[in-house]
Amino acid sequence: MKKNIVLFGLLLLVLSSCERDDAAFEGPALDDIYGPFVVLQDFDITDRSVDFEAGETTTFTALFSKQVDWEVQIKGLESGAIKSITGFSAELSTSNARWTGTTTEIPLFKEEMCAVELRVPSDTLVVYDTLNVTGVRNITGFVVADFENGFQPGWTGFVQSGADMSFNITDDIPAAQGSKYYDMGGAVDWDWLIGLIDFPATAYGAPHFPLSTDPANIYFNVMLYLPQGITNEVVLFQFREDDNGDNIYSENNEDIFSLEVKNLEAGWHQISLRYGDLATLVNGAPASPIGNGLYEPHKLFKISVLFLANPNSGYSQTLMDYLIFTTGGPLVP
Ligand SMILES: [Ca+2]
Ligand SMILES: [Ca+2]
Ligand SMILES: [Ca+2]
Repeated sequence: MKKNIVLFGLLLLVLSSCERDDAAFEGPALDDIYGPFVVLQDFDITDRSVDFEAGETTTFTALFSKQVDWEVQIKGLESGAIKSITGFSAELSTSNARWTGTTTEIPLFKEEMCAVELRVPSDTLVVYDTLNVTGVRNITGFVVADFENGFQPGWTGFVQSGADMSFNITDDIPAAQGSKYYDMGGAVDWDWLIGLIDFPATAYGAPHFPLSTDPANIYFNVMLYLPQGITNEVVLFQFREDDNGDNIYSENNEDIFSLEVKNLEAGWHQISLRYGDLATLVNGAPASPIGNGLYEPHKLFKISVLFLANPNSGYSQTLMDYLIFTTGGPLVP
């Protein structure tokens, strides 16, 4: 219960409690948005050791003398994850200040200590606190790769013999999810392709990925990190379908859908796209489907990730983590 109340908050509280000891506090006064700002009940946290994995949640509580804009920011001290909860009210309670373990800015939270800050911008009140996440939220979906347990049997890769090549699983910076991610980098001055990694369905125990038949309801999600100073990255995701179901992919007459990502800003980003919104690309340009033209996630045969850059543009690098299919909407981080 370590708390530092900075500024007048505490002083005002002491003064105000002298004035108000005897007066029964009436509802309408709480709603007064013009009266002085007083903290009537200190900021508190209902669960300072919260296990989201077990379904626990934690609530931030406080009571003010009037309605104000407020923000509670939670920052993971290892992951750098940030959750921001904001409101305009006189009270913080389960209805407006409960945390279920989600993230506003990725990375995802880990099992870690978190710094908590309450700010009231119209006043100078700032309260610092901490809490401990002892279990992370369960995310429902089909995980293609989170890189936590190394390069899995059945995955395959190809890396050009260029300069400064990486293409390895590492943990040099905080990962988007867990501790590890895939680092794709290098300089190849004779080809756009720097390297690639394939995730065939067979690596997960069947000829096709275990996805439903509804392309409008399935989302592909991935987290990508662009290092500062890199501007030439092109990450191409390819989704090959075994249209005729013979457990073989035929290059010239079965569908290959694509998602091309470039021009990222520095830092981690979540990319999410509905399966039915994937494009057919030929040399990066929209083209007619190569196979039956039907989006058939249940026939998805192989996912490939190609890391590319203009061969004249020098070194490029992008980090990748947490490829996951979700159902019903994009991944809620
Ligand atoms: Ca990871
Ligand atoms: Ca086939
Ligand atoms: Ca198809």
